[in-house]
Amino acid sequence: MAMPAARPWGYLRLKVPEILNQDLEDFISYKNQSMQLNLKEVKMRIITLMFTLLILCAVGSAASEPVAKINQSAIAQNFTVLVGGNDSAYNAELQGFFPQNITIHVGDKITWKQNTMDIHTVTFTPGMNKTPDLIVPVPGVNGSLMINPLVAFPALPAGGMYNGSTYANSAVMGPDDTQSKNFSLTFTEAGIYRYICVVHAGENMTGKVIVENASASIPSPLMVSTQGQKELDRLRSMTRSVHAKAVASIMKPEKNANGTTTYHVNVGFGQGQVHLEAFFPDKINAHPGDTVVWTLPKNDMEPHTITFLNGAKEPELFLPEIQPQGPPRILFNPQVLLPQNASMPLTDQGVYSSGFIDPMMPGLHSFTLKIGNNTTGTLQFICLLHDQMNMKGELIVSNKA
Ligand SMILES: [Cu+2]
Repeated sequence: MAMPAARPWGYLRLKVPEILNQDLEDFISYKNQSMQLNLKEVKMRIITLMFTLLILCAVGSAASEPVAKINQSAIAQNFTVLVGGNDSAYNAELQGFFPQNITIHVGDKITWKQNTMDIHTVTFTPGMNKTPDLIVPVPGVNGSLMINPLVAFPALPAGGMYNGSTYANSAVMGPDDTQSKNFSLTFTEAGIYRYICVVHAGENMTGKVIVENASASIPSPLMVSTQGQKELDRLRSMTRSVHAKAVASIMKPEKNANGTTTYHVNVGFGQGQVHLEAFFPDKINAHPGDTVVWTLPKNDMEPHTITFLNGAKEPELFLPEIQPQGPPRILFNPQVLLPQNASMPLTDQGVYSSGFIDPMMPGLHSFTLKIGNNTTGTLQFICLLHDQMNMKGELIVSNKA
């Protein structure tokens, strides 16, 4: 299959089992008893070890390398940049770093803070001629996809002292416990450093750090935070009108020659940095035998799924898989990736799903279901990628009077 390029994504959950509270010693003693453990538990423990090792590596390298020399002539200051934003009243994601541009002195530290339900990264890619892909094929496994390890795991210079010459990455920042909340760098050399969100590179989510020598006058950390808030508020002031446009774009149902009706649903809506993670309309009243067509609009580059779970447990987006060496692979769950019962008449039993539909990838950017002739009731559909942002809809099927 065609592989996605670096692309915008909406909210994705990178759920790694809750393992981070286990320490290394614990793991080793556990491993000694592993003959009595089931395989799943052992796997979880190994993943724990991998994460522990990653953390130890980061701490170890920080301790063993000399701290870069910084300009001592000014008192170092701490600045904050917010990563993403939202407006929950309209299911809106505000794609950006707030403030987008920041000016600091050599020796100052910037902390990027996770600020929304969507996932993002803070990624510096000096010397790379293209943005790393978020999703990559699993080497040697046909049709299987995983999160690019370059993006999934943090890349931090020793002691967080950054001279702008190396790849630096926050790992995936998001609302889940296992996702990164903060990422800090202290800048050691004057210069201009651009960074991106790998998840939303296709939507041009970028930022810039301008590092000046101590003699330059720069805005205070408070002024920078105020500016960030101002930029967020400007986008928030637009969500209402973007939402009105999304509602206005809803297509009218069509009457078919055989007496049935075809309903149209737009999946998401975008304008500039404002992205609505919602179905338009999110409520459809239909009859058995009718058809529903969900379409990704051309103005939004977010991928989605259209999924009727019919009471089934929602699948995890990502499945960590241990490796004999190195960190685990974070596999894209085939239950999310692939269509299920996509050509079957819709009933209230079993899972019906479009699979992963991505406007940046070639292929069909719509999903069509025919409602079964014996199906009635209220059927919920969701987007598996954006469900925590409440991206859901209702299909209410009743017999004709
Ligand atoms: Cu979605």
